[in-house]
Formats: sequence, structure tokens, C-alpha cells
Amino acid sequence: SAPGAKVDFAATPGPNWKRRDPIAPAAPAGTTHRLTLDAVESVVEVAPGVTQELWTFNGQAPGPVLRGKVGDTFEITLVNKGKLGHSIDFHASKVAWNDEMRTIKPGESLVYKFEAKHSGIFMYHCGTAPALHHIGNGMFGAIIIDPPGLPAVDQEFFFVQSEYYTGPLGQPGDLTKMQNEAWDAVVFNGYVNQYLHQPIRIEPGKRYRAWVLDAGPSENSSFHVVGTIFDTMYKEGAYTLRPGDARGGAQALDLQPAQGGFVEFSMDEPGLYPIVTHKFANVGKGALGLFQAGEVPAAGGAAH
Ligand SMILES: [Cu+2]
Repeated sequence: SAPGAKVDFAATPGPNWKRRDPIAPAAPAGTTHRLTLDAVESVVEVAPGVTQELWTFNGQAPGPVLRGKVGDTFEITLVNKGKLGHSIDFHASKVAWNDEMRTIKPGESLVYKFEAKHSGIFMYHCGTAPALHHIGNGMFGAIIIDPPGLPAVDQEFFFVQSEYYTGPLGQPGDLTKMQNEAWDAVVFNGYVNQYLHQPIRIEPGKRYRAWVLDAGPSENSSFHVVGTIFDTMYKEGAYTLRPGDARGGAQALDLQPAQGGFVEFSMDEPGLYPIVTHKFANVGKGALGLFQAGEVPAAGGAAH
């Protein structure tokens, strides 16, 4: 197949580029959440100067972050506004694969209704064959089901890690590269070095929660924030660490594809705190961002 568009990891985005807002939405009021997701192919910039025809939910990869509580009902209408068959599979649901998760043709729609019976951050994705191509080309997102009693923090963020396997400019990703696990880039929230180009402003001493999902399709994540220690960690439906007399600290949240969790932390002093997967080969391939704690200079840009 074609070699695919080349990613220049030292390039910076154009003046009109805007990062994906990394703030996790709060759960909306009420216990029934009705919303529509459009399956649609969209030409999207994934790195400076690199466009791909992604297959998306609502024109963006990852798709919108959905949120609710245990016991809530989600009534999702999937509308296929694209030119290929698509489908949706919510890992937060317990429904039959051959019914709600069926593939619909362009112009068709379906209603996918489920009760959120378990808490966590779950993946949703298109499962239409070859699912590797549909997930690897952008058809995934996160749905957060709050654990009961989730404490308030000063701010919550989300980071969905995924890979890109570039096709030619403006065209879909390369299935052969996906089959060979030969990714060109690893990204948080869909764009190479996104939060290095536009760092995430926070404040020293405040308490933060980062929800993390590894959407893959094939690479793992060792989510780490340089310069801090997580005092709370929740992974795949359970707390693995909470503050206590043992003063336990966690350095990385390890996730395989389709796993998720959250970490909580604060920064003890002003400055810059890189966001990475500690599988460091991928830091040089786009999985790098910055928290900017306090009014400190943030160089930004890949040259930093
Ligand atoms: Cu699809």
C-alpha cells in the first residue's frame, strides 16, 4: 500500500488550530440521557499539516465524552450520515452483539438503549468489520459512569490515548499498517503533541482528576505525569490506591487497549509538568503534553 503521510514531530500547528478541550464534562442532570451520534467520515487534521479522512462519531476522534451515574439510562440514536456501513458498541452496556451493535447502512439509524449498571470509564467504538480499521481510523470514544460517592475535585480532565496509521494525505488510515501494529503516531485526544502545543493551565495546590482511556486499537498506555505522584488510582472498576496512613503513591496507570481508569494528583510547586505514556518510544511519536501549573512561561511547540 501507499507509504502514507509523514508526520513531522517538530512541526507546529497553524494559527487557527485549536486544541481539543481536555476538561471532562460533568454528568448531566436527570437519570435518562438521550442523545444522537452521527457516524460520518470527516477529513481532520491529526498533526501539523497532516490530514486524514477519519471515520468518526460526530466528526471528531475521539467522539464526544458521555457521562452519567450508575443506574442511569442512555438512549443513543446512531445515525449513519457516512458512505460506509457503521455501528456502535458501548462497553458500558450489557446488550446483545447481534442486536444493538448491528451495522447500519448509510442513511439508516438505530436506537441503542441501555442501563449503566457498572461504574468506570468505558470505551465505545464502531465494531463494523474490519473493526481494526474502523477503530484505528477514529471511531471510538469514552463514556464515564461515575462510581457512587466520587469525591469532588477542583477540575477533571480526560485523556484518550490512541494510535494513527497514516494513509495518504486526506485519505483513510492504512489497514496493513494496523495489522502490523506499525503506528506512525500515538496521541492524546486525537492530535500529535496536542497539549505541548497548547498546554493545560492548572494551579499549584489544587486537586485534579484525570480520566484515562486506552482506545488503542493495539498499543498500551503507561500514563504518567512527570513531577507529581498519584495518591488515588482507579482502574477497571476498582480503586487500586486511596490516600491513607501507608502514604502509598502511584507513578503510572497501566492500561491495555479498551481499559480505563482515573488518577488524582496535585502539584506542589509552580512550573511545567509533562503528560506522557512512559512507554517512551511513544513520547517521541506524539504522546506528549504539558500541565502548566501557575503563571509560568510555557514554551510550547515541539522544540521545547
Ligand atoms: Cu465504522
